[in-house]
Amino acid sequence: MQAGTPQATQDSRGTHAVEANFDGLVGPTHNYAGLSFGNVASQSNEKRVANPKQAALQGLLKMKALADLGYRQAVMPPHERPSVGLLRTLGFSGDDSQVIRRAATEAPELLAAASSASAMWAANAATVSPSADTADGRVHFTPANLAFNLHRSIEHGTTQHLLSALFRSEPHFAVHSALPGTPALGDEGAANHTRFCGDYGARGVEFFVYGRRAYGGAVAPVRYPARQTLEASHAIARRHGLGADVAVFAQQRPDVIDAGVFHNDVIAVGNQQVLFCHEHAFVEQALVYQSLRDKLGSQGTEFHVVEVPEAEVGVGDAVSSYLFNSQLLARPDGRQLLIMPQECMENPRVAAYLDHLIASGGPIAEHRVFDLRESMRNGGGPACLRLRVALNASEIAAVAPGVWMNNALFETLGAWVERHYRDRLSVEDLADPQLLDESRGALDALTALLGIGSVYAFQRN
Ligand code: SUG
Repeated sequence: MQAGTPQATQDSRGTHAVEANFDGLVGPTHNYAGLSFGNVASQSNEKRVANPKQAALQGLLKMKALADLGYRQAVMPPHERPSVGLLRTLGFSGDDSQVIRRAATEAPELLAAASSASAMWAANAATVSPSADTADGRVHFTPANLAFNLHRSIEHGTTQHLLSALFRSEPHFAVHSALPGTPALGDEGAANHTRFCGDYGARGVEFFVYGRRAYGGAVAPVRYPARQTLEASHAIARRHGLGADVAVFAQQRPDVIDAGVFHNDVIAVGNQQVLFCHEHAFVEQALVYQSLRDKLGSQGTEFHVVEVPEAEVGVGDAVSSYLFNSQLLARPDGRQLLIMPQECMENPRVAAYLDHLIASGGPIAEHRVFDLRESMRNGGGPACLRLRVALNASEIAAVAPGVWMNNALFETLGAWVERHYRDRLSVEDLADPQLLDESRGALDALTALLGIGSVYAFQRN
């Protein structure tokens, strides 16, 4: 640990905490099947040949870099893919190889849905409320039902198992089941949830952003789907025990969803007292700011907005560069570090804006750029790949110890990827039943490396 870095400690003010990032480790079936309607990158890269090995190594390099900077960093294991369970539910029978061959012949789109490595985008794994905000003083997790997309709707069961394995101490953690997977309760997890606070261990303000209301008359997008409903966000706030002083709800602008902003984290990111967002992010944006300012203010914390004007960076630039899908990380001096995808540097308007932003001396002090191209081509930037969990010292001690990133784990996982992953995977390759054996072999080895027990269905049969 470097001096002055955000290690959790007990101090005289009570319980101090830090933010830990749990990044999704890219699974061995990473591919481009164009499965996500409304996600421009996923649709435009359909049928491109993917490199799962490179994808996993790119993610590991980001994790290692953040751990080296002194941030608490952990890894979330991938899910078993292809999901033979889904294919059997859909009527394909025989032994596992026959199930895959039959699906490949009769319904390749269903095989693709069963094979997506989409669990890598851990920001969609769950919504997390830290213990300082909840009624019972535990950290609460609700796995997202991801009901809008078939390939993502099969994630929440395994997510719940994995979260329960990583956060297994019931006195500290409450892992809920997902909300019912129905359009009225569509939930996409932390991608539509931001927590503002002073110290991470102090009471915060949780900001829920929804795309539409299932009941009642809010305007909805017309071209692309609004995946998150207000009713789902309300339900999560209720089950996490968040008081009215803690929760703020806002609607995402329908026209920006129609421009490709399928999650709020494609147009806004916040951390501690800073919100970095586009001027067209929310319906009644000034009122949203006021509400956040008031609630944070009543907890003694001053709220700062860094708003990007359309005239400098258009919504289209935000969608193609993923400027707002950056991670905002607290620096020891109280200012923020922005972790961004290299695509930002390839867009001259975004690059110029960043120069001006850093030079302005505002709350964002610094930026660092990462090559996450393999994930980006499916619409997943730095912020999509991580689930944030604010933890105090006793909660950190209660997390499964083997998942924390350090030099040794980085080396171990790098060698594991080199050994088990292909460097080329096309949509046609998903028909190869051998991929299932390779994936299971990889995941079996991984659970042993991380010391998290038998979390996958194939290990329990
Ligand atoms: O849900 N892409 C994901 C990307 C998720 C990004 N996450 C956040 N913004 N937090 C999605 O649209 C594409 C998979 C494919 O096409 O094979 C996909 O699922």
